[in-house]
Amino acid sequence: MSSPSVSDVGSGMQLILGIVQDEDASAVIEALGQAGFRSTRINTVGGFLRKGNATILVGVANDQLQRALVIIRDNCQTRTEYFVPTAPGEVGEPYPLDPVQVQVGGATVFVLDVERFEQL
Ligand code: 2BA
Repeated sequence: MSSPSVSDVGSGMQLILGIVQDEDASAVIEALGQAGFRSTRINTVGGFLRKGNATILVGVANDQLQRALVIIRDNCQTRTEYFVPTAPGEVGEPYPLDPVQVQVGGATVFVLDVERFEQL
């Protein structure tokens, strides 16, 4: 019987998909890099506030996951933002209602099992 291929036994990696505020993204990436983690930043926009944020991808070995998450947490702040809802106007444009305060962040993080990792 042939020995299992890498993909049969799993990659031993997790993918962190971390959504952070624009203001925190550089500090997170810098701190991850200093700790030896590679990362990729994608400039994204939050669906609720429609404000720019950053989605940071970090592929990590299973046993390094907690260390990376702590770095992300420690470099993200909670901030207060205001959302201005609108109501449909009787004629023409919708009109703004009173601003609603929302707390944004630290970081919204998804952790996914990596089935396979290749650098081709
Ligand atoms: P946004 O969608 O622009 O949301 C910004 C903040 O607005 C949220 O902060 C939350 O405090 C508030 N918010 C969002 N949806 C709301 C709603 N339906 N009603 C009332 N308040 C609402 P965070 O929870 O810290 O999220 C920051 C950003 O993370 C989000 O920006 C979004 O880009 C991302 N995110 C959060 N949860 C997510 C999820 N389940 N799936 C995908 N992305 C998510």
